Amino acid sequence: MKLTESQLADYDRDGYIVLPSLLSDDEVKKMKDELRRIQKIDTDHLVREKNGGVAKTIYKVHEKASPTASDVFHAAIRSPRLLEPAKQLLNDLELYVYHTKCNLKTAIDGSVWQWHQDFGTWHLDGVKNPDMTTALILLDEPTEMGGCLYFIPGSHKLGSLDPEFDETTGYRFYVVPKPTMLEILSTHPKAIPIIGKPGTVVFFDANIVHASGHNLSGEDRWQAYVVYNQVKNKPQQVQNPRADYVRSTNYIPLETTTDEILS
Ligand SMILES: O=C(O)CCC(=O)C(=O)O
Repeated sequence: MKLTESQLADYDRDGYIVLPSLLSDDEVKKMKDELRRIQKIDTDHLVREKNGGVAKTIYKVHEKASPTASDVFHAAIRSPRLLEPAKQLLNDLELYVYHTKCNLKTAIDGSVWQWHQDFGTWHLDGVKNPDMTTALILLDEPTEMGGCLYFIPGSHKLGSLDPEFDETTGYRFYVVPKPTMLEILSTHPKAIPIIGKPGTVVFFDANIVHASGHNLSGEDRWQAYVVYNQVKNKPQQVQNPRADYVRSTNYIPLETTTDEILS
């Protein structure tokens, strides 16, 4: 699958593009079935709600050598529908997956992700350039009440902002500091809720400023993230690197395979 010139221009201007119905209902169903199976596995590749509760984040579903391996995700990340647009957006034929992460934001409990740029963390992982793109796969239909993601259009053009480590929420990670964030909110277009039917795929830039709220609704909000990096942009050595399931060390360039992702 190839993106059009107009889609490439939208991505460059806004920092993201939305591709409705990229995956079929059957493909989405299979992915969700797989995540339900993996949720029960006892491994450090998934993060549970407090006190050993339900798994809320699952990593590394795309690699065969992983306790959380899944054939359908292994096939999807190499399929022309995901890999070809990623190659176009990064203008590079040699890509690998930095990580896959499935965020299973549960009804009532699923909590806030503060405003951040993903590259804030990845830069500290040793990655030099923000030449990375993420394919977000909507597995449910996210809603504003259900804690959908929000993007600030054009905020990727700000480049990499100095992040600060935030421990005030259930997700402890690098966020955009509040004074900077207030300035961004007052000078940029309104944040856009990322909502759409299951099977929608949204590609977004590593520097786009984004966040999501608490899931106040009665519906779970499941979505999967596939982060593509250029092989030539693989992380440099850092002290105490994060685990392989968040900062992959498999730099073998991905080969595009068949578009058939259900085996
Ligand atoms: O899934 C979400 O609600 C937010 C996740 C996110 O922003 C991230 O993983 O960087």
